Amino acid sequence: MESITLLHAADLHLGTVFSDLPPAVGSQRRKDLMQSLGEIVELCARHQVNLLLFSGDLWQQDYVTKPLVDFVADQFRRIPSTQVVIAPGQADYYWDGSFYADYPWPGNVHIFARPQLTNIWLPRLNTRVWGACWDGPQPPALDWSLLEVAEKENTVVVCHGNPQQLGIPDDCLGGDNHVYFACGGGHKQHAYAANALAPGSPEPLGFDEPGQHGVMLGKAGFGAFQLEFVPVARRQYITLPFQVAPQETTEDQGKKIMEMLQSLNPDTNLFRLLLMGKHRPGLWDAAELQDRLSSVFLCRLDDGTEPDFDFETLKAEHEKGVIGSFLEHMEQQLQECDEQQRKKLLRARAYGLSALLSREVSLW
Ligand SMILES: [Mn+2]
Repeated sequence: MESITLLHAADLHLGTVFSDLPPAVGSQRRKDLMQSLGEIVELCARHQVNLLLFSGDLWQQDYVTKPLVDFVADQFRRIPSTQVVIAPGQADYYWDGSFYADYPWPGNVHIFARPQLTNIWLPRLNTRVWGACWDGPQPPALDWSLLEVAEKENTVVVCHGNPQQLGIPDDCLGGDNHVYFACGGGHKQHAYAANALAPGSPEPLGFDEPGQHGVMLGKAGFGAFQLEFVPVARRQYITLPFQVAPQETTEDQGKKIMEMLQSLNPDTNLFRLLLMGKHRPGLWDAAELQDRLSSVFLCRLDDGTEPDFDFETLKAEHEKGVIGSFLEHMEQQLQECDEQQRKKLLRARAYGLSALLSREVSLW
């Protein structure tokens, strides 16, 4: 049996609107997703990939446009000797009138159009690709007794979802089964079994998708599948803690942060900094610190700092006044509260105190 080279990708989510990012960054990220598809196609050309599998969520249904689909088709046209097999998933499910159903796809592109197990026979590759599409937001209910594995063929299954969601029988999973299950849906690269992998999203889509992202690439033949993870993502999402000290100026803090990010490609990657510690009341300005980080591609500050009030001195100074009795009252509540309330009360004490001291509330 001739061996074939296959590339397995999933969860690209082309067209996604990054609503949690500033518009300019979001629009760059959408371009990044397109560039990642370009990179995947480039990998196919460079490694003479015979079979490119997409197990779902190639694009985002709500935001996909004709020009974007034209772009996708043009990319696949660049690799005419690669057979492209797409199993529409949850974000890009198949319906009559969808771009999957109603579009002049190039001849090397094959799309699963039914929520039942069917197969596509690729004679030149001696490979039978089984698969199904999602036709709505729920996974298709598949009858796995239909799956046939011929000894002298490569057998591949491509479907969006994990083995549990798809009800893949346990006895199908395992190294000597001679079937490769190209799963999708989990945005982190994952091996459900030796022969059932999800490549993850080629380009991470949020801070909940840290680390490297890419596709699976490798050889199939003689009933065996050997795929390796190949990074494709242009950028990474990185979350880091940062300790704020009350005596530091925002200039010092800005410099410290830039030093910390220096080796992490600050002009490319997206950062979230969890600010902790105490800040100087009245002098803390997270927006000013943000301005000092403008050379970073994206740096989000999650301000969890607290003002550095000297409660004992304030209480003594204002013993007979409103401030004194406010602090006394808050302290009593803090002693009686549970852990959940505690955070809110600490913040309320700080807001109340800055209002009473300055006659204005600065929301940090
Ligand atoms: Mn997805």
